[in-house]
Amino acid sequence: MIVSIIGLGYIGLPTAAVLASKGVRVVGVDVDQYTVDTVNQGKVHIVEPGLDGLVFKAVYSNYLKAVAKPEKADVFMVAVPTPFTDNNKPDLSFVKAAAKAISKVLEKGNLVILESTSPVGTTEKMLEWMREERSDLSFPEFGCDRVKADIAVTYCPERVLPGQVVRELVENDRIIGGVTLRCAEQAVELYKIFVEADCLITDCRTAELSKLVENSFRDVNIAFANELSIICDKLDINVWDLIKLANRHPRVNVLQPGPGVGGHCIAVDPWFIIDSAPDEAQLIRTARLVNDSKPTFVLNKVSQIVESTGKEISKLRIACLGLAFKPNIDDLRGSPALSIAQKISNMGFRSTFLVEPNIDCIPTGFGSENTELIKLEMAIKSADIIILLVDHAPFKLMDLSLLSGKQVIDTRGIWSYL
Ligand code: SAJ
Repeated sequence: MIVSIIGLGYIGLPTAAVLASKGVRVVGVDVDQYTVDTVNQGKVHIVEPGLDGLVFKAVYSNYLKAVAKPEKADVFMVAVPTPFTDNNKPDLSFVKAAAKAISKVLEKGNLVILESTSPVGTTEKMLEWMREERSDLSFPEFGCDRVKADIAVTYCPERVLPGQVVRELVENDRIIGGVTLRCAEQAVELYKIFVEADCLITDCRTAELSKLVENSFRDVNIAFANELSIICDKLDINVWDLIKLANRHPRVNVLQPGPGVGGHCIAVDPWFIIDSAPDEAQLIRTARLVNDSKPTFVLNKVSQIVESTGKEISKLRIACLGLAFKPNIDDLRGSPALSIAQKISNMGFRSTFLVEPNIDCIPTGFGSENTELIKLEMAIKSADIIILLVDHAPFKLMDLSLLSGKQVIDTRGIWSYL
């Protein structure tokens, strides 16, 4: 059996490597030649623990190769990005391009699986895009298994946590949403090769919504925590203590507030539900707005602290600890910490010190000449104001006596007992 994986990104490449490690021949397809070349050298172009070793073994044992255009295969798995446009609408252009590209090499008996996070109805759209290209092949009709189609089509969302992808690919339950039951059963056969947990069969529309619901559930719950942090600030109550106490109730589990919600999943996926049901998705929309407004609240705190010093901002130095979208990773995509630090660097401070243990050079978007990426201790010693934006491990372990006499804003509550 040959499995072709379209899109060798954060999901496609680990899936390709895990499948190859189980003795399946995998052909990875990516439009980016650098990615293709890197993988063919047995290397990785993304940071994910454990992935480099798996890819190296898979390539040098000849179970994995990368190419720029789809070739014939038995199974096609599509793991391409589904971003949103400036006005929060889903952009399916990568899925469409993948469907058109696969169509050129599709053969009777093939199974096509969409893994990309997608609005409800995308799997059926992908099927239509393939049908337009290949009128010589028969495709399944939603929910109808009376006649066996030439091509099986299924939606199987990825649900792995960045940083834990290799383990979660194997250990997490998998939702398998067929256009028909027969399509789903075919996909289960494939996933059973590497998934040790349950493969749960449903239809493709329910599977699409389930993925969006999982991330929206988390977004809504983080919004609740973020709103609590703003209420507590007004009432002069320590929100971290409050949450610890409330969570001692057996049926309460409030998440953690922070400077906002980042990344490329939780801050994006709820918009796909809102776009499909704009009048109905009121709570989901409000949660997005609450989370997206948190960076402004944090920036207002910075202005208040500056004012409380009674000094000119041009005389003050500030240290921003953390730029990534969550702890202990190097991923800056959609990071609220990054956007807050960028705005701070343009506020007119004498110096803005950036501390991000997981990167080596200042990312783009920092206007001020007075901005430097420096080591933690140096930043803390030199700054008047310290703003903690990401709860990276080194910030939790540092010598807290260094903070004495400094103005501190802790958006993650790791020093809340100070
Ligand atoms: N965050 C908080 N407070 C919390 C938890 C998270 O502010 O209590 C923030 C983080 O700092 C970060 C953002 O939320 O900015 C998202 O981080 P995350 O760890 O919650 O999730 P992601 O985006 O890394 O991965 C999510 C996961 N979804 C769920 O947990 C429901 C993962 O399983 C999905 O596969 C992934 O989205 C995806 O690809 O969709």
